[in-house]
Amino acid sequence: MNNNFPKDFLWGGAIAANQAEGAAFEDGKGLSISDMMTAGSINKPRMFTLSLKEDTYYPAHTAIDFYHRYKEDIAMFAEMGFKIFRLSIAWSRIFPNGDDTEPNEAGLKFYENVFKELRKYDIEPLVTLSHFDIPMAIMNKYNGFHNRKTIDLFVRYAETVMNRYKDLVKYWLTFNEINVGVLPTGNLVLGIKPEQDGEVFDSPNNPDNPQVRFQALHNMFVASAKTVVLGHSINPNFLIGNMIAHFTMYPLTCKPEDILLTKEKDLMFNKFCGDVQAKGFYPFYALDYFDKNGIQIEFGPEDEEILKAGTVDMYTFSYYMSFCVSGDSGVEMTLGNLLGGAKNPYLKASEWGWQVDPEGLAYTLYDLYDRYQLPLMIVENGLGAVDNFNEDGEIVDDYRIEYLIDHIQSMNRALNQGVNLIGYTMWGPIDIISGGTGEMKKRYGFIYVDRDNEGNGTLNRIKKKSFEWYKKVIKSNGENL
Ligand code: BGP
Repeated sequence: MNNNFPKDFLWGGAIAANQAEGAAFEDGKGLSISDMMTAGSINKPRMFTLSLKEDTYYPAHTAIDFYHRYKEDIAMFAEMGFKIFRLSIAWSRIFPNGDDTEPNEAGLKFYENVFKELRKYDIEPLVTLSHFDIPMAIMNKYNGFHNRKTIDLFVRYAETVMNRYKDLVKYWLTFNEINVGVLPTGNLVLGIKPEQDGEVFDSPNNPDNPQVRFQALHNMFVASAKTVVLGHSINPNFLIGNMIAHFTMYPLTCKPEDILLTKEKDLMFNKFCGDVQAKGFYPFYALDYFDKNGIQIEFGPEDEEILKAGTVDMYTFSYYMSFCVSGDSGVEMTLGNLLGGAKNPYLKASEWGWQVDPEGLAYTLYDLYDRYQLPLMIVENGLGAVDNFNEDGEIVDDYRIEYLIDHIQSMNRALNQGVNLIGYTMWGPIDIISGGTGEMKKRYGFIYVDRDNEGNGTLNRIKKKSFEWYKKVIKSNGENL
């Protein structure tokens, strides 16, 4: 197939503050929810602690030390030819206590330096305002987004950084994977305080209260929409998007029951949040879901207008895998990114059990573009794998290259059909700690970081084989895979 990537296609990579920066206690930073997460593994979920425990290892506290090494890292991204780099601002660096009267200048200065460094190489920053790291103070004092006060705190934070960086940053995302809030495990992302006071608890077992969760999610929608309106008033050239964790779903069989169930699950998990943020109102199926589950969302007097006024300029999402849906509870299951499903017999899975489905990416792009008619950006995609050095001291990560080639070809196919895909930021271009497990050995990068699961290592950066490969891809604008 011909190369269909437009000339100005935004090739790049993506990280998040809490998985890369470290320096958790430096320059006035406050604690965030992600600072309270312990390390886990594929079989053991990360734990969340309400107060720091001395004998416990918290991977986010040091991460890969991007906070001190960003110059070196950005120079390597520039060498690969990045056009865009997605990163997040840690809210707790800017407002350590959530409701401080003045922002923390040291935090503001850090990101200013990072954005200037990116600009030096003509790399566009793509900034996520909140990537799974609500300040702990906001959880403790306000119960996160369950309280409408948090809407104001978030908008004030957004206003502060958008004003400060209005000439440095054009692309913004409000909340990372906002639809995680639909899941019972989403309580943490919404900043809702667990009921087991003071104790370490297993986040997936956090008591499920859909009434509380969906109200918090509503408040998050309002905060996001207000930020879109505000951002456009600060700089009309801003492009502001949402961010959805897309779990592509297929019916396991052609039984009508499986097909219908897939449709219903797809609407509530994949489409609900995007519909509110891109269309500006609650879709019929969500209202029906609330009705059937006894959920009542309290709207503020202006919420309806705010949601309508604050629709996003672009639709962005993460794509790692797909799974199947079945009405039969006896079918074989597979693990997944935050959510798993029935195993697809035609797909292979990564070492962490995530099914690899490049065709599913084109399928998803058609589906999303057809629904929203907005510019699309894939802001996370990649393969988490264990990397080993060979006898020559090199990492020959052909498995990663193969994964990415297949997904890029799928993007090309969708572009060929007329989908308006404007960019691709693969996840973790430099190894970072895993969001799901906190492990370091689950690596996505073109650049290896010498650090292990316990936080030991020199933190030296080493190019993998895929480094030169991605450089070639960007240079040829997707032609030379
Ligand atoms: C997404 C998150 C990222 C990142 C990614 C990969 O859900 O937005 O923060 O963690 O998944 O997941 P993991 O790091 O668990 O492999």
